[in-house]
Amino acid sequence: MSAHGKAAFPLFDEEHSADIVNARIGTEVDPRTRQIAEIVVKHLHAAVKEIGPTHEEWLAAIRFLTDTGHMCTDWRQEFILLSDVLGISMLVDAINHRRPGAATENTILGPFFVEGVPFSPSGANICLDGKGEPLVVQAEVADIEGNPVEGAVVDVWQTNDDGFYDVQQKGLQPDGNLRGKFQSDAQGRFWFRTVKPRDYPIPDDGPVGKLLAKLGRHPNRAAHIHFIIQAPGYETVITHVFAPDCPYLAEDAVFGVKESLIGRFDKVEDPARADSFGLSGPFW
Ligand code: MBD
Ligand code: FE
Repeated sequence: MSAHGKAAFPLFDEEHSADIVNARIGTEVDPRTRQIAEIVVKHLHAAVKEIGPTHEEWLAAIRFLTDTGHMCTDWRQEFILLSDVLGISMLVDAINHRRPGAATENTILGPFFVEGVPFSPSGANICLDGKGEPLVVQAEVADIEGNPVEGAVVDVWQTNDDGFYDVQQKGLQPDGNLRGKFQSDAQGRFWFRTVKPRDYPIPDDGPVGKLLAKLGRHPNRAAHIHFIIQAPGYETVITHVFAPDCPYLAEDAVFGVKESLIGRFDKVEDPARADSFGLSGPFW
């Protein structure tokens, strides 16, 4: 056996590392799969070359990704959150939802949507814990030309006034607190009662929270209400409405804020108007 001499076949070498890996891809591979694999390998190798990690640093990176994929509660691992805080979720959304002229743009879905919430009639109060400042939301679903869309199904969800979604506080909050599903009427309208959303930190007790802290970034999201609007024959809109007076509009931890999504929130003091919405005092 000898440890020198020149092999007559291509072996791994640092300079051509990405090309060598990509040359192994089979000939019958689906073209899109090939394209994606080649691009990812090319950029990963370039990043590693630029960084020049020590073994310890590379192991730390692998440990971070492993932790990110582990369940940190019974229902949550953090890969979506990682994508969110790195701006990848917003980038993928931007690539896929160019809808020039739309009154309401898309934004990020986030990790707290729950399927199968039952329908509520228009006007329902989705706040079941009685905390927070009352808010009446009046909405209209329209197509890109501004024509009303009847029968659109609209999911809404937000945190409670302590800054937690119901699923983050099972047993502490009423089940389904601050979630609703509504249907638009013949004018495309629906309304509901809730509480003013507040800014709150994204979960920061896991690996993504540690990453943000290491980067000197805060975990706060601008105050928002989530919406998914679906209607047969139309592209689904996943979006939020933001409270206009929130201090984190300009520095949302997941880059979700768009100008068109900053809502108009007017304070109403008139008792007669409160009464007409089934409320007993000032509301937004
Ligand atoms: C959220 O509430 C959210 O909406 C997103 C996008 C990410 C983390 C927490
Ligand atoms: Fe959210």
